[in-house]
Amino acid sequence: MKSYEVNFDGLVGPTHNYGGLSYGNVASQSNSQQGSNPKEAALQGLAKMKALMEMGFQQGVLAPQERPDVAALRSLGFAGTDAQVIQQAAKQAMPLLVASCSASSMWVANAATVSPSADTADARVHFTAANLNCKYHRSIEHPTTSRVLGAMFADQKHFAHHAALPAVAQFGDEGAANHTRFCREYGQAGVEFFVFGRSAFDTRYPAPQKYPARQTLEASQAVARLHGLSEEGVVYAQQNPSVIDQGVFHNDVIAVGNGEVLFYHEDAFLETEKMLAELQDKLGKRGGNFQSICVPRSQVTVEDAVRSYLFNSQLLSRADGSMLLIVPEECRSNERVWQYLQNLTRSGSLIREVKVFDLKQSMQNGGGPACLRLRVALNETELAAVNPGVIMTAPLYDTLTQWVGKHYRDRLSESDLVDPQLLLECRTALDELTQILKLGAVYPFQIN
Ligand code: SUG
Repeated sequence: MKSYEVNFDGLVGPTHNYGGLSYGNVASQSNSQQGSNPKEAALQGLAKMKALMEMGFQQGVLAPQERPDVAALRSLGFAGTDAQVIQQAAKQAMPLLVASCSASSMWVANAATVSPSADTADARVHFTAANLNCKYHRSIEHPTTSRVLGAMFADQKHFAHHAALPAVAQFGDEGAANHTRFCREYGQAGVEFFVFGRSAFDTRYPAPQKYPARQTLEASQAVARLHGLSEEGVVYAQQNPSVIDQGVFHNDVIAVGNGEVLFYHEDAFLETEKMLAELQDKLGKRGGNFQSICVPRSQVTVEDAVRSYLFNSQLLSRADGSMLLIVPEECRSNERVWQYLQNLTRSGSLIREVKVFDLKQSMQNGGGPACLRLRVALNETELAAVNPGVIMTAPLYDTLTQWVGKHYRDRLSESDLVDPQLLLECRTALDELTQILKLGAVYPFQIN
């Protein structure tokens, strides 16, 4: 049976803004308080989805969330009408209002960890929503994420959904941003590679000194257990704490993998040789030929990697077996990174082509091409069981660009978040979106 990697991209929500909310994420910190352009952000994301669809890749779309999250503000003690809740929060605790307005659910690589049916004990595709417990503005995403994923992958015969892990730092889980799957073919059993930043219970593992390590080993292990993965199909590795301290807040900022290939920076991991040998061995036993492409620090520094988001690229398999790298514009404007990429595609490596996309609105909050997509490997039968409303087509692209044009503002700054009209605009837009994507009622304002 044929199988595919389907990329579900997060649609940028109407409140996209630069809140400076993510300590440890250099771009989020340095662009704090700048004016944003939600309309442009959403159109940039949609343009990437359309381009990939036109290149022949399977492409889907994941809906944004209701923001401002009035229910979250109410749970923190603000009361009255929705407008009063927003006004009180603005007066008494502006950072909480800003957090409740974040459009961060666009970075759907953090929405969940997904294991394809070829890897799981019950031969279903398993999803665990990420608790995103390191940052308040992200920790409020998972209840809606679970409802949206449930509406997209509803057929219980093929899809199993797990609630987010306990909402404590010891089980900090950032989803697929720290998870990669290697395989020979998408439909064959593969090796799932979990990268953690620290251990919550075992003091032998080092931890970063400055910035938080968002993913714990214990969270990754819990997800592997929930999904029914076998020991032979899992490899754990620790991220190098010193790169976390340089702004690598997720593994997908320093490494990307697909098929049999891992593309990574020399400084990405601890005990790299041991990790590579285990990947080689385990993938080998599943009929695969593991290959790694290491980017040396002498050619691209960690700082260059963080600025350009070279590794936050999408590594895609083409029909002829070669690979294509989807990178953000910031890679082309960094001379060393661009030079590296030119040499790479000419060197006879499996990565033959690089395509550049302008995702500046998302990039300024630390979200590149790979952050914006959740990969779900599906066989033909499973793909047919996905809610067809969320699969990208030329007409859906047209409908969504018109929808953005109708509902989104082209300028948003912190003072606009206080405007109760923004909440009404968002709810009107999202209500229409659930009809376009045939999701049913998934937002708090639709179900309460
Ligand atoms: O969690 N930025 C996100 C970026 C997530 C990128 N995702 C992956 N690497 N997979 C984060 O730090 C910034 C929001 C703000 O500051 O307004 C933010 O949440």
